[in-house]
Amino acid sequence: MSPSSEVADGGGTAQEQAPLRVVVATSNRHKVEEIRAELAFTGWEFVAATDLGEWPEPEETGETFEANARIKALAARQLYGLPALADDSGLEVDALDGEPGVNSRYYAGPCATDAENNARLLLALGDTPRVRREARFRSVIVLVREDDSEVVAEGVCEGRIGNEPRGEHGFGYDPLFWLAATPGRTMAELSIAEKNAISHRGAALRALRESLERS
Ligand code: ITT
Repeated sequence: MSPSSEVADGGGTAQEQAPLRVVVATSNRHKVEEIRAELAFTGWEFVAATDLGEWPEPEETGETFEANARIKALAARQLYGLPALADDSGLEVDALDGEPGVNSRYYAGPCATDAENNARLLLALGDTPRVRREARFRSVIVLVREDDSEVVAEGVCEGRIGNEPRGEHGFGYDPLFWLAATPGRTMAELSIAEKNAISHRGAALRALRESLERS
């Protein structure tokens, strides 16, 4: 099934021509926007789980990004009966032995805000010199299709943790993340299109695209 085969049949009924609905198993609006932008080529309609009704966020008990992405995708697939896509992602800081990793969202506590997580990260790094502040974002995406088959894709984005937040866009650790690919800018200084072009999630979504085009 190619990405657009569900919508490419001419001459069918209106129902047959409706785009395939895919639920995005997230409560993070920024992720939905990034996913819609990068996967527009599919012609699919990406609906946030939170827009379909109650989205009781499943507990992310996995020890890896892939395990957690699968937990979220399968929960949404079961709840809504639609194909489901989930991203699990986070920041790995070399000087902190890969932390916060899968705990990125709750680094500063179970109700932590992005600002609190960023503050904890700066505290943890203290006066660690610039050359030892290397880090990467990692994203793993799991798509569970209509026939319950899975497509898994991964992407990384290399950079360095700064000493203070800079930039207004994005979310999470973006304002602290100085990009290796575009020196002198943080991830929070990029538009969605610019971010997708170099980000971990953009890379994972492009890998997903390649898998879909092969299948
Ligand atoms: P869902 O689980 O509902 O998808 P979430 O934000 O909780 O949304 P994760 O469990 O995957 O997502 O946690 C990812 C955390 O990692 C997120 O809260 C940020 O702190 C960080 N993170 C992931 N991608 C990021 C990005 O593109 N920019 C900045 N921080 C990011």
